[in-house]
Amino acid sequence: MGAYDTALVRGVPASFTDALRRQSGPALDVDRARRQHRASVEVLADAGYEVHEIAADEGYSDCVFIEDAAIVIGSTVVATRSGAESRRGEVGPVIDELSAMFTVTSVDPPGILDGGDVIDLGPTLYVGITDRTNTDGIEQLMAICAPLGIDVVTVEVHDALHLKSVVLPLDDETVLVTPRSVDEEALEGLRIVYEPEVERHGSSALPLRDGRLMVTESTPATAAMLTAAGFAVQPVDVSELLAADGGLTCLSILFGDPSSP
Ligand code: CIR
Repeated sequence: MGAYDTALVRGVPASFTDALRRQSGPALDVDRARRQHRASVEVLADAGYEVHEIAADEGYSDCVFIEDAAIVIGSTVVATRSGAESRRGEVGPVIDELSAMFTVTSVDPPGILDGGDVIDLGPTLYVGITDRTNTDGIEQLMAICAPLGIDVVTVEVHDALHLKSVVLPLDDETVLVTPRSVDEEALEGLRIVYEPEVERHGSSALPLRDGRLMVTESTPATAAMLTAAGFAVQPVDVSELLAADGGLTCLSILFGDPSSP
């Protein structure tokens, strides 16, 4: 994780008010979402990432959630094919930005795959089965990973949008898990810390290259638990993006130049 020095992000469109949501709630506030997004990007820059920003596309209400559009694996970038048809057109500009540095491959029908379902922990990729990612998509990912010596472990996800809605990598061997949300046997060998029940489904986290751990400001019990577990927690307020089912991982694609040692 630490070798990644570049963050690709994407702006918040005015059409964010129509972002997909699993449950209805108060109207989404675009200005607040933009301010919070900007603040989270500033934390990335402060942590030492070179930030590249792709302009928002008004045709795609969810385009700020850039993680779902592409998956970087070694020197390859996978153009995803979301289970949400309305999001499939987000991929093009993201791949255009990455194609100079990475070999491009894509997920083909009937496969579906969202970046939010993929956790990259070095020699192993954990991939969630959800409404956004199916077994065909995972088999295509396995075919890409096999020649690279990367194992792909499939994880059944219960009642959540993405794998990373309920399993969040905190470092190379630790994950933050929402209790009873995944088949934990699939996570064997990883150190698990649990999201406090009082903030169930509320928290998100993203490890930064400077050693800090970005954590949702709205989940103080999770932040306190992670501090006690030894993490250098950096709270960030992304409440408006959480209201559209986003998290902290989904606001960027973090990568390094595959040709540098
Ligand atoms: C969606 O439903 O696709 C968006 N409203 C939220 C996507 C969040 N993506 C992520 O956490 N990787």
